[in-house]
Amino acid sequence: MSIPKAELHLHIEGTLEPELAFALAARNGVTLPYADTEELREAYRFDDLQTFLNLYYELMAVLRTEADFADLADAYLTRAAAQGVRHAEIFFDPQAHIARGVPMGTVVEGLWRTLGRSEETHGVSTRLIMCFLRDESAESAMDTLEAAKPHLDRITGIGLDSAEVGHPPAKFRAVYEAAAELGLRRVAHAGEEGPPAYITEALDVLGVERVDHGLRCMEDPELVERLVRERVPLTLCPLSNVRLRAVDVLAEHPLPAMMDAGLLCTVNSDDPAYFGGYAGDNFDAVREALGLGEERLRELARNSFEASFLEHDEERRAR
Ligand code: ES4
Ligand code: ZN
Repeated sequence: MSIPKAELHLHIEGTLEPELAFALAARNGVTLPYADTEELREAYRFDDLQTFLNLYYELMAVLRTEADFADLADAYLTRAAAQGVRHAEIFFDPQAHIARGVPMGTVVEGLWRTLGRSEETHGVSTRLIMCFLRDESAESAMDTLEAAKPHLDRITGIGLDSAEVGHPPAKFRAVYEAAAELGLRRVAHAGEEGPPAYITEALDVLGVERVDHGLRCMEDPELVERLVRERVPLTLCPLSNVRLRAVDVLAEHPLPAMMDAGLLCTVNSDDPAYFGGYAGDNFDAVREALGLGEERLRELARNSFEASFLEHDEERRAR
């Protein structure tokens, strides 16, 4: 579906298609434990968030140079633009790269080679959101924020991702406070596999302006009421929810009920190379499986710009 839209929940490392993974492996002399792209695609089958994350981190081994990150972002923007994405707020996971000996500067400046001119080359405006891995320590997150300081002109905000259960938002209170003082925008994954209380905590303790996933808010009517009242955007990822078994089948996805409840919902792709599709594919999938009409799809597209970090004049131009 090519209706103009903003993509607000997209992990750049999750856009690594098997073909590019093998091309980068060859360029960098990295050996992948898969015979070919077919066999790798077979491995793109998961039971839950953790089994997905294991493969996601394993494949990052092919990303080594600025050119690799620039090529990764370029491949994503080409696919996104073809599906109507006019603006993309892109997550990256620096700790996963720093742990492999790839410095912050290589990641950020590599991505920026592409993102810094994406409006001219792809007709897509972009923002970068640096995520902390919640299954790493709070000290590691603080070190990561420190390492990002020379690059803050490239980074709009911070996020929180990776294994959710057992790693509540409050663990990252200090780093979110420090980031706010630096003028960074704040989002966090919450209520994907974790309980509704994590959503409340992300709002109250971390001061997030937008909740990534937030699916499980539906278990708590008072929380839903609050999210509606405060107009907190949720970045839903329907195909991801099916692949990671947050919902059994797409036809049972709560998106229509969430929209009926008055929640500010957006539809996004999360890790499109792994979960079966980019932003437009997610729009197509919910239209078909959930019977969403034209008006509802337009509402989702409108919401995506409203929920973005674009300034009003930029928002008008992107739509
Ligand atoms: C992620 Cl689907 C999802 N959830 C949490 N962390 C992630 N990192 C990349 N994709
Ligand atoms: Zn995500």
